[in-house]
Amino acid sequence: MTNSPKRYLITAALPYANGLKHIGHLAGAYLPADIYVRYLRAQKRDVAFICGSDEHGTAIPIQAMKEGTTPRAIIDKYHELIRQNFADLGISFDIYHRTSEPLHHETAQEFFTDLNSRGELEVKESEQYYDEEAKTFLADRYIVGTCPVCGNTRAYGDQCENCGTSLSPEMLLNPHSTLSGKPPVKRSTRHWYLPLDKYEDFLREWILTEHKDDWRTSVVGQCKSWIDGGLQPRAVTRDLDWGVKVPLPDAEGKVLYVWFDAPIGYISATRQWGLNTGKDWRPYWYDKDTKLVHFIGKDNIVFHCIIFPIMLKLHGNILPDNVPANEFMNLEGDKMSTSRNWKLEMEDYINDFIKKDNGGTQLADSLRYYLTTIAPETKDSEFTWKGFQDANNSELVSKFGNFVNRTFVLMHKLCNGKVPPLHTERLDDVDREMIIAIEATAIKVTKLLEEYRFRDAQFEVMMLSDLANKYMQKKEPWIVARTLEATPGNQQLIDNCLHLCLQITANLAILINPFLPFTARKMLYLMKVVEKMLDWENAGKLKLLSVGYSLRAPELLFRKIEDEEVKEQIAKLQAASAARITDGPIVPEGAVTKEAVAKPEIVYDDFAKLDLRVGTIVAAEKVEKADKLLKLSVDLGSEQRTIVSGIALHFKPEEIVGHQVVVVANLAPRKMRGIESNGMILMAEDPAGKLHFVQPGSTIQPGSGVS
Ligand code: B3M
Ligand code: ZN
Repeated sequence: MTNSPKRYLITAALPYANGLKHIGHLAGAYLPADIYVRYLRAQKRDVAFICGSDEHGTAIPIQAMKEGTTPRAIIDKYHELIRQNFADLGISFDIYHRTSEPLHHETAQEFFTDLNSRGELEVKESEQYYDEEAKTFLADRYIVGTCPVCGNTRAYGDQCENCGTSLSPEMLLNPHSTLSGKPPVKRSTRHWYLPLDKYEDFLREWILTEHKDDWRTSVVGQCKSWIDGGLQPRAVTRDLDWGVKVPLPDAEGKVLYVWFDAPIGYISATRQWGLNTGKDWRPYWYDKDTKLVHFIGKDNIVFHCIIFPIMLKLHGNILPDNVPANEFMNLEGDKMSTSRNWKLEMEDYINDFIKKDNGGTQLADSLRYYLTTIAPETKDSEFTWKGFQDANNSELVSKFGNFVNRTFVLMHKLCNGKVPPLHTERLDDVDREMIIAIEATAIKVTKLLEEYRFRDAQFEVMMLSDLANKYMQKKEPWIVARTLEATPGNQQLIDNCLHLCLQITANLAILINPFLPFTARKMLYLMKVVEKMLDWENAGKLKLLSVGYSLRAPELLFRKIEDEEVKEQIAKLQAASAARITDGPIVPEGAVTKEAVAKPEIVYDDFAKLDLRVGTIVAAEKVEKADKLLKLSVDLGSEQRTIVSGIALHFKPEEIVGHQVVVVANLAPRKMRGIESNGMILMAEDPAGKLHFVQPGSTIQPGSGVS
């Protein structure tokens, strides 16, 4: 691909609209895509930034079962929440579409029909798992059993979420249907297959030869192992009633496989964007002079580098120019996981930081900044709250923010609040070095962005603010000011320093804009200049602010993150993960038992943080529309607590009134089904999966401590 293609089509993986997304998702696909797109827009390139909700697949009806509602209600709810979360964090999609839209169904069906009518798909009969009681074929996600690798008894038919192994339902020991809890039987069914095996030569040539140097090593490596492992025909239809109907008369009860329709979602979204803007969408998918880039996490590589490209090739579309997939981001020493409740959702960050701070968008940038400094571009990385605090306080506040603030303060104090002139005859080597560094930084950042090396690119921008601080420290205009009475000509030295510092500030705004868009805009406000100044062609230039122009009074760009905030977040994370037992995946009684999780060693202080107390259940009732939950009133001696507990499948409310229990009394409150739960009760689980209360040997005073 030449350096400047006519247009860019940038996609970020379509999130499943089955739940809130965490910062691992944000750092993996959406943030890097947004940085790249903002850079391209500043370059005034023709670009469409495409995303939207993936609303099909079994994840949606499964979530609907969990929440006791319909798939439609689930996608409507999460589509809107996720869309808003992205907007709050400055992810600037040109369209955030939905695969439930008729335009998408139509586009996906046309695509399927095109491939099928040209004989590119194969039809085969095969044996699939069937639930005789629920009278339906079982998608992989509807089958649970014991993982052959780690022994987790709640592994799904496609993956074990405990050890991460990809599975097929046949590999599970003791498989059960999640619909009825019964072991499934095999039944014959007919499906359409995409013969991946026919395209091995094409893939070898295209990925392993043509792109072996410009794609990330990890991406090429994963593709190579798929190809070397032998590609098999892949079913692109499923027996399911949620999804895009297979557009054939003899395919009753069948839908397109979610991974067939979801990437076509990029195309339907582009079509809708065309309709919204009056642009012709076709060249974006058909003209070779379009640069198509897919931003994804590493678990999506095979779909974006092998399966979808084959579909695109057969359908006559362009192929991706690059697929800069990221590795995973861990959180405080452990893998991020929705099922284990070990995660930081965008929603939580927004509520706890951005909204609490009066809509302080600078905190959106603080998160963007830290996530980019730890971007998992080449290996897995780790988010820690301490790391977040450090990055914010010692880099954004103390370097970047401090430099801009000092520049404004001094300019007001020593130069009447106006951009001072540059006296070229009085420039020295220190000034000249600084000038060279500005241009050099612009060149470096541009090159790194073109190579999708966002972490390094942002680092270079921070280095410039670091150099600028040092420059100011060397020049000490506040000291020079003391010599003015004796040597009035020294004002020229002060002018030079602050003139350069102001031009650096303008450059910092341009260069930081793709990464920290809210900060860049605040800087424009302080400098009283318009958005146009952020055009990338201005990067590295020196005359961005005109001499004599008066600027606004200083305002801080960032605020510190306090120790208290960090502590609170860590406590919240631990509480949420401990509470997960009341809110785990829905599994019918008797189908499976919970896995025994081996936990890392703790020290006594960790244990001592728990406030464990004996309580007496004084009332219990079912929670409406939640078949697992009971709402308990527990007497703790000095007070009565409401605790929502996931034990309804095990105990009748009337059975347990009067029982004593051990309560985690200092667990952060948590809303379940609109009821605030204040604490958690401890339960023991026997090998058959039956729950038993943990209680004192004989009845004692409620409120007694347990240690
Ligand atoms: N929804 C999976 C995921 O979010 C899937 C991506 C679709 S991209 C076309 O990881
Ligand atoms: Zn496993």
